[in-house]
Amino acid sequence: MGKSIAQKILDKHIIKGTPKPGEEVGIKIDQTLTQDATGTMAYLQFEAMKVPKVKTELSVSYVDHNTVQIGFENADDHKYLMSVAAKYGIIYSRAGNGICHQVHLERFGKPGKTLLGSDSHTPTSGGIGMIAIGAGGLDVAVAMAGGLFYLNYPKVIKVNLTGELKPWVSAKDVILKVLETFTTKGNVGCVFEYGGPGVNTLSVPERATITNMGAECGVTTSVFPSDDITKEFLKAQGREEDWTELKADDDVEYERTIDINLSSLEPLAATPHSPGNISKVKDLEMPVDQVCLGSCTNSSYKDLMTVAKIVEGKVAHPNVSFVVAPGSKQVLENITKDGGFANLLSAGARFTENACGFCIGNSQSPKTEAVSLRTSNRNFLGRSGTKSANAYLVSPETAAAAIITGEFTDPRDLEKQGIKYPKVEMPKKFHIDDSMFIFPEDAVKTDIYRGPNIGNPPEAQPLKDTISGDVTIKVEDKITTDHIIPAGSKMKYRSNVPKYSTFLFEVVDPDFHDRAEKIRDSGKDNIIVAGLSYGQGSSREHAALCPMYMGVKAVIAKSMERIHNANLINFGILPLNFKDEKDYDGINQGDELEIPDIKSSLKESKNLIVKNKTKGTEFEATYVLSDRQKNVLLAGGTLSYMKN
Ligand code: MIC
Ligand code: SF4
Repeated sequence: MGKSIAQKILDKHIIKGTPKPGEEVGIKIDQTLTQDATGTMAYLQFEAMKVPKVKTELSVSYVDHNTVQIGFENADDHKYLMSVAAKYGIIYSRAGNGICHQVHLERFGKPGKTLLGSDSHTPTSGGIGMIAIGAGGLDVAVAMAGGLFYLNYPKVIKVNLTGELKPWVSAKDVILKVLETFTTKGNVGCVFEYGGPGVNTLSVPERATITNMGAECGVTTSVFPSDDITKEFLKAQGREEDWTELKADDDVEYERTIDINLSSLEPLAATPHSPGNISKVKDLEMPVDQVCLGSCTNSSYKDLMTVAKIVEGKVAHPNVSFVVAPGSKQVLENITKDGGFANLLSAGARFTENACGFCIGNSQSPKTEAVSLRTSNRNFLGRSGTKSANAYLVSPETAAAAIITGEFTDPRDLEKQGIKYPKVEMPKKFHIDDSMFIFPEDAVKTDIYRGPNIGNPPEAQPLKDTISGDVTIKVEDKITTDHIIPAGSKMKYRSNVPKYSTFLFEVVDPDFHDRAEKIRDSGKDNIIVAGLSYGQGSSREHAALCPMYMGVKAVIAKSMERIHNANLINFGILPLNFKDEKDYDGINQGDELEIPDIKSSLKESKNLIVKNKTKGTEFEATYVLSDRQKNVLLAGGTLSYMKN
């Protein structure tokens, strides 16, 4: 039986385990990336591993999330990251150079290699034929130290693309269609592999838009073939030598194949508050208050030039605040050279840094109850920084239409106003300027800088034999890491766990922190009860680290997402599932639970019994843990496990 692209790359990198779907395998990681918001903790953990230099082929530390610098915290973190990079042989991408995923695609991504990143949108580089996986910072630290990355060998689903996108329809509409098909839950342990004749019609940045938002489906990663289009892209980046061909064998037996005819797609939007709520743009009628163009999903040269050409000679509708965050310095320089910057500026664009910016809600929060159209990838409640706002995820073309009309508009209707669809060609050669990277050989070695914002991560405790305490919070289905611990303006406390922990569950239950503190300080354990797909979204390990600090010992959910599940284990929190989902209904917030005999049950791979002392009932909880993961939990998390 032939191999898929994902299997070919993974199998070449497997060091431990057998390549059977669902089995845990340990793979070698060729490249790593971190960003500043997850990076500080990752490097603190890496330092604790006492390795003199990173052991990967290439590791890059990007600064792109916390660049607003209100107060000293962000700048302290940047300086820390720069000094760590210089000491350990890591490439440092300075603030202003761009968003990690966009820059990595441009300058470092290589077909056939593995990339592990401390950011959930690391699969963006799947657009160039990499196996690129998002993980918690601790897993990335382990990979930098030469350790393996463990994952369940995935099932590979083929997304077979046929036809060609019509004018005004673009890559964002493809991935929104994929989200409509697969939704945001139930895809753990799968990889989306794109194939079929339609692939030949998509440029690398378009492919990267599609692989980027595979993260919203919860898949391990998404991957495209590496073909002549990939070669052209690498050539335009002055990196033709990095190209290798990658294609699936003809006789692969995929887990499942779904067909998408690109010619039949129309403009789509993800409506509040989930990337999985898909509607047709033509069915949405409402005034728009804000349009934000950018983020790691849609901030490439082609995306920005397309909008620049559509809005040429127009000014943003008076009710629309029009924000542009270019994906990278390279994008900004190239659209400037080709006239796009001037068009956008004349149209009233409010240019922000080449950084995450609006996407993570650390700036440009919209007005109360605003309708905000965004080309980014997440529209979770409150993520924009305005809880009452309604964020819709759309393509650059749909964004452009709303900039002009001030309301939700099917971009195809712009033709009626005499606006033609601009066909933007990819440059044959990008203007390249790598001056905002500090390469290890050029770095000035200094002592590691530790300002007052840099604090060591708290240590996890070894697993108890009996977990006994209160259900501190009971939450619904699809609770994202943005619900668990907000980013935005609070993100500057990432290096200060006690302070950051005060914002736990802020958006769903602002009293959580005080309640958890009381329970913890009274000597009892905190337990979280959740519905389906708990921990969707980001890779932020603070969604496990801060609960650990607050004394959370177990999470019992109907189901859990991959990265969050791994983060809980890394920080010594027991991730459990209801054997019978109906038992979820029998628990209330505040109930006192006891989970006895944990160690012997884990050893014998027996289900755990959860006693509800308040209700006088009990139920069974299951878990999916490899022997390695059990040992990590017993040791009290990955750092303690590595020390043993
Ligand atoms: C996100 O898009 O949610 C983030 C902010 O990039 C996160 C990482 C983080 O929380 O620092 C992610 O996607 O992993
Ligand atoms: Fe940055 Fe947004 Fe991409 Fe996360 S999703 S990496 S916040 S641009």
